[in-house]
Amino acid sequence: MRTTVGIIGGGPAGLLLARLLHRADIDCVVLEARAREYVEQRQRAGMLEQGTVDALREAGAADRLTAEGLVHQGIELRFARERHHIDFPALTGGRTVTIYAQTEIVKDLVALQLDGGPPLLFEAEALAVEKAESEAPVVRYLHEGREQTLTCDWVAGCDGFHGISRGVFPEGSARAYAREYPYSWLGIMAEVAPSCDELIYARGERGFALHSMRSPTVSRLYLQVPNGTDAGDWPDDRVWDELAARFAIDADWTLARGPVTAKSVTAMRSYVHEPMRHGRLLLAGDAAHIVPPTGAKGLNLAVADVRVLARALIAAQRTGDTQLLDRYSELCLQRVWQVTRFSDDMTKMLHAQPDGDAFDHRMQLARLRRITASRHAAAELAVNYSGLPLSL
Ligand code: RFL
Ligand code: PHB
Repeated sequence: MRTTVGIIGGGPAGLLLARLLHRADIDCVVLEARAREYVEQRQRAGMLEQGTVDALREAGAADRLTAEGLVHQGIELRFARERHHIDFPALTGGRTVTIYAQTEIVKDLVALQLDGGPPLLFEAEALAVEKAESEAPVVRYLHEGREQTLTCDWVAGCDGFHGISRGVFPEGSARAYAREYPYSWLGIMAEVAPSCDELIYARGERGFALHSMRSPTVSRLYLQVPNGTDAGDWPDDRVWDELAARFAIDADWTLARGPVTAKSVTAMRSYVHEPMRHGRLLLAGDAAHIVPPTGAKGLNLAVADVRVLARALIAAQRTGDTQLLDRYSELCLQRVWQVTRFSDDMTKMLHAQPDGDAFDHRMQLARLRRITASRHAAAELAVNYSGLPLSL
């Protein structure tokens, strides 16, 4: 097979890139290792920046998002048994965020792609990228029981953190910057109406808790737990009791409980791979970087990469001008590091440090108080959370 852009990975990054290229009449093929059902059910992100919503609109993939997405005007911070609303539109000149599950974005993009879009092969696992430094890189992949090749002008490595694309960079040509955090998140999905209108980020002496949602009838909640925690040690009642304790405030408020339909533990890490391009292979999304989920940024960052990459590939194909492609890594990494900093700040401010002492605790409270007491500090959070402008 031959194509202009070979895309490895059918997650949000790969699917959105395919959609944007298709709309610009550029050939591409998406290779996705997993089955369609698996990709469409994988529970992950839920909070979309304004820029992510705009990008999905531009891609003509936002009909259901517009109808069903929940627009939020801010978030709530809880600490010291108090609640504080951070008003995004007032602090950012009108920006909002939207709750719409990653699973639904993937379903919408897959449906568009299968309905006359470019080829999308499920259960097609990329094994290697060869000749990345040449003008015709080749992806070797396994599909329907046999090894096949896809020859491309460009290869987009959108295969997530556990993909093969990063491994294509020769020894010494790239550097990884990484941080593991000393805690994980236990996440649950529950069939119960959310007990809030906006997301609650709670910092308590017992640790962090987050109340998010997927729809008016489905809640998504997270608890800070020690690394190595087994979800099996957390029966539903224990999860609800701990959540209720961490969200407790002096005002009248109760956490509604309901049937738990999913429960899992996720480790927290930051990871940045520099540069994001080697020859004609370009990385986008989790293939190049991971942030801890406290800032709700992973999916948004993947979409930001893809917006830059689509524009760069379209410019190169239409006019032969590779200036944007040549600056791809540099342009993306500016944002990546800002988002990594924001996610790291949010994480450290809100989680109980396992070996922290009373001083650390006071510092965290002082940071939170600064945000609720100063319009400048609150605006800094609101601007970063609702999404920095795309630097192009
Ligand atoms: P994905 O989604 O991992 O997709 C990569 C795809 O590549 C496939 N693949 C291969 N295909 C072919 N050949 C190979 N050799 C392959 N190897 C892998 C995989 O099967 C997969 O389909 O990466 P992508 O597209 O870069 O998207 C990134 C996002 O998924 C991720 O950043 C977010 O989910 C992170 N995240 C959140 N981001 C937000 O913006 N807002 C949030 O609220 C948010 N919450 C979260 C999150 C991630 C979480 N977890 C589980 C890590 C909450 C959690 C709990
Ligand atoms: C989610 O809804 O899954 C979610 C929301 C905000 C975060 C992380 C996860 O910071």
